[in-house]
Amino acid sequence: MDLFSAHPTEPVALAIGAYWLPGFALPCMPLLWQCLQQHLLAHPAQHMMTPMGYPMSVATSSMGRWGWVSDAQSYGYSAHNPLTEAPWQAIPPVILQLAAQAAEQAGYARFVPDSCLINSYAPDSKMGLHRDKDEQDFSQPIVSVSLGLPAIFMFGGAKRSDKTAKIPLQHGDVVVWGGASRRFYHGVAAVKPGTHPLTGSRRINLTLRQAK
Ligand code: MD3
Ligand code: FE
Repeated sequence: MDLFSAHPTEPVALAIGAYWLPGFALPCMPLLWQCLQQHLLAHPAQHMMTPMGYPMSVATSSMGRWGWVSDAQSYGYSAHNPLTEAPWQAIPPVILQLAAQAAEQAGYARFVPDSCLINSYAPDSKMGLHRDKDEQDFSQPIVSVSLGLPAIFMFGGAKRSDKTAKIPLQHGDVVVWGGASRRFYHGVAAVKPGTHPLTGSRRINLTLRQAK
């Protein structure tokens, strides 16, 4: 990393296939935030139940053809919001373009996500160590965009017991996960209370995937 720049223009390699792009989303943030707020009016983030029998501490919504949903029975991708039965709204062009440009920077050409999961973290919300394995094509990367309050992202290896690196993700950071890292364990440590000028007392993460 360039020690003289807080926001390097070159991708920072985190693991094989994984690249951190600090501040990459900052230029498109005003338009992105406007689109996201509009979306959340129609599809508010909800605390979905898990088959484990607990509501998630993270509230979720989705954009795109396939939304990630969970209930007491199962979890996976659905074309409809389970609360309203309405189809999810399209991923806005500003987000599609951001995802494709970030993937391109990391060496993945023509990334066209069909799912954008919106994770909303209130203070103390966290996401336990897990793998993303509900998608069909593991050769496609995942692009994640962070907004609002910072968080420590935990990034492990192929085994749950592998030691985790801690990555301090900030507003505007983008991470592209592909190649071998696509199957690695990861999670988010409890978000610390605070206030961000754009999102208030929340961290929001967009997870862009090609689900099907
Ligand atoms: C590393 N969300 O929703 S995606 C999730 O901050 C999730 O809310 C994170 O993990 C969040 O499943 C950000 C980061 C991510 C996604 C997929 C990965 C990291 C990954 C796959 C392999 C390795
Ligand atoms: Fe995940």
